[in-house]
Amino acid sequence: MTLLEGSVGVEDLVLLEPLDQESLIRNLQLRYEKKEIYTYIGNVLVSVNPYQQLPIYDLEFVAKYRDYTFYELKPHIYALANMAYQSLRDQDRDQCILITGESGAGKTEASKLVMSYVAAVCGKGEQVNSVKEQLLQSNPVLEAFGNAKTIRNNNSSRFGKYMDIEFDFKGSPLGGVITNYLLEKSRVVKQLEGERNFHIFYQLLAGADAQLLKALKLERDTGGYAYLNLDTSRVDGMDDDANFKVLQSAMTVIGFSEEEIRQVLEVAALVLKLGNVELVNEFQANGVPASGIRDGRGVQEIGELVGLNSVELERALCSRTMETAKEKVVTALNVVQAQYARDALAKNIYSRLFNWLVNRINESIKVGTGEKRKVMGVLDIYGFEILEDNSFEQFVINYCNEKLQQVFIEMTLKEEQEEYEREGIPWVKVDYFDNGVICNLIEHNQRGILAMLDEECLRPGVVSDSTFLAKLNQLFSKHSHYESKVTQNAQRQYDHSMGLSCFRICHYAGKVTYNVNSFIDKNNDLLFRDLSQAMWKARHPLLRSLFPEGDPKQASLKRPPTAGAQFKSSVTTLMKNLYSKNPNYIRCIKPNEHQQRGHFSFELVSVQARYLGLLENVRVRRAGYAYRQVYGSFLERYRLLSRSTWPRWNGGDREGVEKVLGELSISSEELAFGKTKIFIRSPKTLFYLEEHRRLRLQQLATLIQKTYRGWR
Ligand code: AOV
Ligand code: MG
Repeated sequence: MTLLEGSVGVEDLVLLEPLDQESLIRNLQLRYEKKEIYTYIGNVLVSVNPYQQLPIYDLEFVAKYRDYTFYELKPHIYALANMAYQSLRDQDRDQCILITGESGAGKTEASKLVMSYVAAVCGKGEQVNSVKEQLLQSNPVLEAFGNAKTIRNNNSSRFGKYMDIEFDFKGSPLGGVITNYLLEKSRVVKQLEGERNFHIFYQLLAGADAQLLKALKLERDTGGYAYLNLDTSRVDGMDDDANFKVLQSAMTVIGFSEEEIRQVLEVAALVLKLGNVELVNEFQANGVPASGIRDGRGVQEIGELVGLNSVELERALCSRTMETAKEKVVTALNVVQAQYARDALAKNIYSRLFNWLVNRINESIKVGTGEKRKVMGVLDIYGFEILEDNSFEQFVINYCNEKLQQVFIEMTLKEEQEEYEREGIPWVKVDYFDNGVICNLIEHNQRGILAMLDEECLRPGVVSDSTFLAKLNQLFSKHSHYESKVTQNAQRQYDHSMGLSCFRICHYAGKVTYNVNSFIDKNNDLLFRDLSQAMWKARHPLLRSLFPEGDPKQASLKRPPTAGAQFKSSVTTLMKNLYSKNPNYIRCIKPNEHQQRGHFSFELVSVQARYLGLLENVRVRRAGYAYRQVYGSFLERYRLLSRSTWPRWNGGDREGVEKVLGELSISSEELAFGKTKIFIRSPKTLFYLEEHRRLRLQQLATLIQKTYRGWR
């Protein structure tokens, strides 16, 4: 079993000849057409979404990949998972699996495959199995509440997820911690044409039996809900009814009590019912516009569902109390403001419910303190998004992807080059695009776009999305990665695709035009106090617990951090966490825009390959060496191969390594001797060494047996 035996195209792009963008894509295409969806670039895995179930993930495959090292079998996600797991178990190195690619490229599926592989090979026993089950069952729960059908992906993750799986010193799983990032909560109240709300709503309506529906005061027909798009209630190939059963059983496995499950569903039902609360124009006696509720029945039912006084709910939706030091002033909201308040409430309830679910799962899977553990982190974040109309959500999603690209660049390309330089090994510089400048544009503490947004949100006086944009235009007029109508006009560029209320960032993955409309609002993410107080008064324990700030005794009215600031700080923590681990990369590619099997669009893949920097990655790898090890460790492993260094060696480590490799007559082109490490160019040389070592060990074992027998 060698690297090239029976392979379609090349299995490792490092071996590609000639090396250019065209042949790289052709190679992926050739392999894809033969259902070979995985290809390596050294130890990076490139995965092209097959959009069909391939027979390559069963237990037979698990067993095969578990017994071989990375390059010995065909490229596979199991090989990568195996390498990460073994390195964690045997070399005590914390790992992280970084999965990137655009929406629909296969990140979430990849993360599940990694998890199921690791679950299949790690530890045994009742206790361990129950931990594994809980970890795996977190997926259907989070997908039900956090995924939705979008135009690009029928099962699109609308939140970012990072999961640390923790192991004991033997490599058996102990538990884990899930961190979630910014749920796209605007989806709760509105979806683009052809898209759906979060899966849970459809699952609930399709899967709940008549009794449960009645208890939740819901009708089965999805057409009856204002928060659900009329045209897309079904998704091809997705069985909402069956998935509801899967969800319930997953929650039970994780340890949710029946009561907890009921309460979660009640809160979901509440959100749906809030959407149906219709607000109408009313006028106060003095003619000032106010609002009211058209039909009291809906609010009445909500009141019954979660133990709320319906009059109070109506008051909270239709008016606002301003508190000053001296007095309380109640103002009526007009119908637009009241609708806004209703939608803000629905979004808040839902996103807080989601956070609660993540915390609740974490409670079940958390590991007691004190135990020393090894960690494997799996990151599955929403992919880079360029929509027709891009808003605050796309801005933060793309910021996160920009940061991940930075990690990738820094950890692979830069580290690699710097290591050669450090080791004094001749090195042909490979130019690569460093996206630090774009990250800075967004996140710089005082002068970044996020900082400007916060400044605008906190500034007293009249602030609006357009004052925010004006500020950006002023500050970044000369920035090479920033454009707007104003900066374009100044340079006499007339681009009709750019609206007046937009700015554009030239991201590593392409240019994205953001509309500033509601940036301020979404960043502020404030909920009128009347609403949180009303929710806190509910007799429903779960709902009430989601709004602790509604407790009037909570004197502190400290402003919570803005959405942008929270996101930035969680991204910073994430990056720190990733930098502390050994990275393993999966680069996912979407072969076509139609979620169709067997169709490979050369152009679409080219664009992705370009921004994923695949060619640069190959160049660095090629210019470089596939394997490196400090002299001491290398000598320890292979010194039994030479008579000069075995059984005893009194010289220096480097000389010892020179002796061993010299005797094996490995071509000098294959090797480079650095200051502290030996570098080996191709994986094949490493196989060769390993094979020699295996034979020699056998030989030594026989020898020892013979000697031992002789003694008896
Ligand atoms: P994403 O996570 O990268 O998009 P998914 O992992 O959800 O993409 O993949 C999208 C769809 O492609 C899945 O629902 C599967 O139907 C199919 N698919 C992906 N990988 C495989 C595979 N290895 N085998 C079979 N089918 C696959 V997003 O969350 O939208 O950024 O936000
Ligand atoms: Mg996903």
